[in-house]
Amino acid sequence: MPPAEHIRQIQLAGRQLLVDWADGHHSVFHAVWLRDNCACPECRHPSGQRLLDTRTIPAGIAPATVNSQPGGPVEIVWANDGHRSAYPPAWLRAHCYADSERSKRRPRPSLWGAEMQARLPTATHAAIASDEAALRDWLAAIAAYGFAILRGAPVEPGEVIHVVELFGYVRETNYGRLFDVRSVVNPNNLAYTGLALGGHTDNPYRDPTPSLQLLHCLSSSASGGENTLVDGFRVAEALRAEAPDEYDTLTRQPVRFRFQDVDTDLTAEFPILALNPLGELIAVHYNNRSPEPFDMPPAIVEAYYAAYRHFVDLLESPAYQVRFKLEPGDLFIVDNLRVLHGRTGFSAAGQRHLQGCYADRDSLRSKLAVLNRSLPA
Ligand code: NM2
Ligand code: OGA
Ligand code: ZN
Ligand code: ZN
Repeated sequence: MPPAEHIRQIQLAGRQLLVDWADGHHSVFHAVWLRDNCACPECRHPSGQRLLDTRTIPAGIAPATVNSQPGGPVEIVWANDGHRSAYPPAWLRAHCYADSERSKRRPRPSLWGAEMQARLPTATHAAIASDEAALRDWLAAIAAYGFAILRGAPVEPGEVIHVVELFGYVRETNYGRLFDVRSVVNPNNLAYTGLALGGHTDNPYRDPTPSLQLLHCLSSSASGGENTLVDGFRVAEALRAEAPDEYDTLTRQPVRFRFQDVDTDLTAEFPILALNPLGELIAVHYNNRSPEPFDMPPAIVEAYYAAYRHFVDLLESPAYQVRFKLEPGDLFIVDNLRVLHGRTGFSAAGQRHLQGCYADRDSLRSKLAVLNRSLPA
């Protein structure tokens, strides 16, 4: 079959350009859209940034002529001012906005449950620190599954920061650039005790909420202290299937979260399940240690509690969990807007010391995209 970006036929129909492609797909491009995306040096700077002010395009703009030689660009001369634009066929196809093409460009995350236990995405520190393809694969796993494990990192304080620096920047918070997770006297946070922590996302009381968290193990001789991870998107999907009304309740009603200590008073409001304007789930904010007393219309309070309880039952269910114990030098990273993490309680006898930090996932995706430019798939 000829390549998809091969044009079979092109036709002007008023203010629309109709393109028939060699693979049978048909595209419709509106004149205003084509003019807006002109890539000539007048309309686009060599940096790739736009120069054209969309408002200067006259309403009702239409091509005077359209030409294309086989394999060459589609050339348009505009009726209003004689401006010339040229569009490579591959560019047109890559930006075709037919529903079928747009959905291909919006891949949904690969949801997982307990079956992930048998294939925990894992790399070694030696590999990702020295080999760009290994780093790419590790970052791609985080992008796809919302977490990954790293083994064999140096057992050195501060090492977790060096791991972040392989793909992005540390997000400093009230807990510091780096924080020590171990049992202390007078903790300001239950993370700094030996108590079990149910599945949660960190810092829902921050806006923006840090989108990546890393925890690196320096010692783990205490008994207990295993980590659990749950795909919050998978659990949300299960809730939607079992009780669509409850899912709606958690998407519509915001909850306020708060963290206070002697020099901090942070508060932010999110629905536990946040949707984008297209109705797609984009973030989970859940931490049972930090909601404010629910402040919502009296008529929905009981329904809210029912939905909340159902969601938490699902996320604590072994059917959706993976579990592992970090050994010194091991680390895990989670997408903190998707994957919930927790730990089992640990004993006072022996040591358990993790170091953690936050980072931003957009930088991770940027690094992944740049690595993908040069590395074979
Ligand atoms: N620590 C570990 O978001 C939270 O309050 C969870 C965060 C204290 C930085 C713990
Ligand atoms: C945290 C946390 C888990 C652990 O510090 O935010 O969830 O394994 N810790 O101690
Ligand atoms: Zn132009
Ligand atoms: Zn946490």
